[in-house]
Amino acid sequence: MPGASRPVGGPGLPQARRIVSEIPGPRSRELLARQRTSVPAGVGAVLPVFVAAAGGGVIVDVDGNSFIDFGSGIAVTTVGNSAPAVVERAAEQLRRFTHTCFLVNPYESYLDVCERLNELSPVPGEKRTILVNSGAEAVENAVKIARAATGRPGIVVFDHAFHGRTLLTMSLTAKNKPYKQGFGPFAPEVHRAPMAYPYRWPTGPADCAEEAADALEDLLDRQVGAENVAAVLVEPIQGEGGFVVPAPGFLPRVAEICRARGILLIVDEIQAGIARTGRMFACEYENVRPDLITTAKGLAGGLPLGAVTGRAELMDAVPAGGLGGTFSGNPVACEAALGVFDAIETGGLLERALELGDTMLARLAELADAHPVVGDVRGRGAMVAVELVEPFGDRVPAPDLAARIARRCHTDGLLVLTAGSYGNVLRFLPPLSISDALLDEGLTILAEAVAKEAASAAV
Ligand code: PLZ
Repeated sequence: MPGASRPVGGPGLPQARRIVSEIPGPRSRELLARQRTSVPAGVGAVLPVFVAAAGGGVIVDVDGNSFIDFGSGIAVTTVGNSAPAVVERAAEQLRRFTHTCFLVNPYESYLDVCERLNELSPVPGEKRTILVNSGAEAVENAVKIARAATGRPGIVVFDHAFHGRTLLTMSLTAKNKPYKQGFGPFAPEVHRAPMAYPYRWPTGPADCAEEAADALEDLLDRQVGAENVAAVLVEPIQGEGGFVVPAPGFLPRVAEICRARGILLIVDEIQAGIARTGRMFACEYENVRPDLITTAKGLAGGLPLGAVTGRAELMDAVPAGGLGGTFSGNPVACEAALGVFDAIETGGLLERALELGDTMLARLAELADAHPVVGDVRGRGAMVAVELVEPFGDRVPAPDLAARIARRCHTDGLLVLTAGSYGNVLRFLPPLSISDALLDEGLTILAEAVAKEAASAAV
C-alpha cells in the first residue's frame, strides 16, 4: 500500500469502499506473477488482490483499493478481521510461549476452550472436546471417534456435501470437480443419500423432508445395513454445496432415524457454526441434539483451530494416544478462540447476525421479485445466498451468470463468493462487525450487478 509499509487492520481501518485501480491493480498483478512461479496452479483465488490490511467490514489491498467484505475468508472472520478481543489475547500469548505441544505439556487455555464448547454445544449429557488444526481434521477425528465407539465402519453423507480436502474428507465430499477429479482411489465405506434440497426436490418442496428422510432409511436398511453404519454426517446448512437449508423437519427426522438404529449423528458446523447464523450452532434452529459436532473456521477469528465436541462416553472410547497432533490446540489459537467467545457475548453478535440476515433477506427478496434469474433466496442469519437460473427454462442453473455477477461486484469493490454443486450460487457471509452503511452499500452494488448482467442474459 503506497506510503504505508505496515498498515494496521481491525475496526480502526477507514470503513469505506474505495477503488483506485483496475482490479487486480498493478502491485497485485506483480505478486500474482510471482505466485504463478512459486505456488502450484491448483491453488486458486476468488479475487486475486493481495491483502494489506482488513477489519470491520473492509479488506484493503496492496494497491490501496478497499473492498466491502461479504466473504469473511469463507466464514472465518465472523467477529471481524483482527478483532481487538482476538488480537489482544493472541498477542499476549505470543509473548508467553508459542508452543509446547499439548501432548507433551498441557496448558490451561486449551481446557478453557474445550469447557466453553462443552457448555455451549447442544450435544446432550456430559461432554468432551478435542482441539485440532482445521475443519478437515475435525471431520477426520469425528469419524475416527464414531468408528471406535460403535465398532462399525460405514459413514453416510449427503448429496452436495463438503467436508474437506484430505483423503477421507474428500471422499465424504460430493462434488467431483474440482475437489476429487484425479485424486482417487477414495476412502471406502462412504455412502451417499439425497439431501432435502427444497428448491431442487423433484416432487417440489412440500414433501421434500419426508421423502428425503425415507430415502435415507432405505439406504440404511436395504442397501448398507444399519448395523454397518457408525455415523450419519450432515451439514446443518450446506456450505460449499450452495447454502442449502434442509427442508424443515428433515434434520430432526435424520436424528430420529439414527437414534432408532444405534447410528451416531455428526453435525458438521464448520461453516454454519459459531454465531454465523444467529445461533451458536445452526442445528439449534431445529432443536437437533447431535452425538458429535465439528467446528473450525469462525472458532478462532482467523487462527487455525478446529474441534470435535461429543458425548463423553463416545469421546472417551478412544484409548490414550489414539488422538492428537503436533500443533493441535496451539496456545495462540486457543487464546484467539477465547477472544472470539468474549466478542460474541459482549458484542451481542448473535443478535447482530440476525439483524444482518433480516436486512439481506429483505433486499434479496426484492431482487428476486425484479429478476426471474434469481430463482431462490435462502439462508439464516449472516449466511445467505441466491441461486441463479436461466431466464427461460425450469430452474436451469446459470453458473456463467453467477460468475459474471461476482466479477462485476469485485471490480466495483464488493467481495462476494460463489458456491453450489452447479456453481450458480452467490453466497454472502459478511463479518458481524460490518456497519449497516457498508452492508447497505454492498447490497446496492450487488443489485446493480444483477440488473446489468440479467439484462444481458435476457438478450
Ligand atoms: N466442513 C462444512 O465448509 C471448509 C473450503 C474452502 P478446512 N469449507 C471451505 C476450500 O475450497 O478448500 C469446510 C466446510 C465444512 C469441512 C470443511 C473443511 O475445513 O478447514 O478447509 O479443512
